Amino acid sequence: MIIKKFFGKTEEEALEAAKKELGNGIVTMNVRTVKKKGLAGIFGSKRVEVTVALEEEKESLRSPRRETPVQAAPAAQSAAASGAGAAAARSLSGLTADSSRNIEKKLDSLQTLLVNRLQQEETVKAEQPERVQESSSGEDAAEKEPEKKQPSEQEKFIRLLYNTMLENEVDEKYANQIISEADKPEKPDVPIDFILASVYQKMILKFNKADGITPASKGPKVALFIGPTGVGKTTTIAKIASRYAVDEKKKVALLTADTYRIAAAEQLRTYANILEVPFQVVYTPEEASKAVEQFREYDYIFVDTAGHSHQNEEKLDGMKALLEAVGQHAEYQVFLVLSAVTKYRDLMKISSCYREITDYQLIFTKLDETSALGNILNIKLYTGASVAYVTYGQNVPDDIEPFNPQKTVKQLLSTKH
Ligand SMILES: Nc1nc2c(ncn2[C@@H]2O[C@H](COP(=O)(O)OP(=O)(O)OP(=O)(O)O)[C@@H](O)[C@H]2O)c(=O)[nH]1
Ligand SMILES: [Mg+2]
Repeated sequence: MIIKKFFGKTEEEALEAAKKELGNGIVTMNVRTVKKKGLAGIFGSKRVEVTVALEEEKESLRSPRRETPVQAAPAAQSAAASGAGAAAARSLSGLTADSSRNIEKKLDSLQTLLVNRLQQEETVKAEQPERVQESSSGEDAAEKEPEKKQPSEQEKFIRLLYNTMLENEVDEKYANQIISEADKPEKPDVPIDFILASVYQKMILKFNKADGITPASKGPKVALFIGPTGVGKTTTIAKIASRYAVDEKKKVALLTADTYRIAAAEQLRTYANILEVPFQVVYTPEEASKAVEQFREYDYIFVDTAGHSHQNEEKLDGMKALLEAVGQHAEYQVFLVLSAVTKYRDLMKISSCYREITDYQLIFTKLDETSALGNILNIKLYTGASVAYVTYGQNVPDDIEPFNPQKTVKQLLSTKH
């Protein structure tokens, strides 16, 4: 794995530079805004630093060539032992000095947390072998003792990462997959920050970047929000519509196809009034189609739909008809809104049912109501759909952000204690 920093005036510019040098296979590990050094910094000039990782060919990691940093291990080890510097020692792990410093900084607090926990677990375990010896009878125990192979520090650390994922409710299948795909150290003295960086990178790779709502190539872009009852579809539309109408000054219209409850339409109408954007209730797919036509000069049309049980086939058919009608006049994207609090098993059923009628991107709501975010990864991997937004509270328009894989992966590798 190569980890390297690139700079630019914007994130896109820095990523462009990274792609130029390393190709399209890069994964963004971290993005931050930094002040320029010297006078330029004083005058407020800022630039964006993007840390990217690139997976190297497996063969080159497992059986490194002479000129790779891993091959330089013995020399680096002795250099470190003789106090020649941590940078040389770190080249053991295949990270360059520059990149390792960077990744350490980014994951520092996370690693400290994990290491503390590792030490705590060891203290508890240290008492256990005595108890085992006390209870086991003489010869048998003595015979078995030499067979026991103590796990290395690295193995213990990998175990800890795995257990932390499970604690955060990552499905065992996916946790295993991530651990088995991550580069395992072949030398006992590989620093654990290499293991952490490798698992972290694998997890970010699993969350490929979502596009969110993109402008249409021609005419308005219609964004439809579907999902079970009460997950936060209407509230989420209000949050997103506010971003586009107020912050980006785009022409936005709101439609609701939720005609089952009067209060539901009124809820969105209220938000439309506050945002001073047009609002319409559409009772049939034909009306939806006409409304899209009517707002053809607009940039974005957000469509709210009725929440209902995903097992209600009749309503799912109605949804399909609505999508087809909208698609006649405009480009559209569908967002399946799911609550992060819903049980994994139910999320699987819901996402499968909606998959039968359309492709979608995911929005997870109510992150503020759970500390275990494993379901975001589980459902992302189960559906193959990308995650566009997460919401974390009832405040409109503040409690929403575009999905940030780096932040979520750090949370998935953090303990709740
Ligand atoms: N804690 C929390 N509550 C949220 C969030 N998003 C929405 N809610 C609340 O969840 C409740 C339901 O939100 P709605 O937006 O009406 O949900 P809906 O999916 O449109 O519901 P139906 O139209 O009945 O299917 C409201 O009380 C919202 O304030 C969130 O991110 N966190
Ligand atoms: Mg609603």
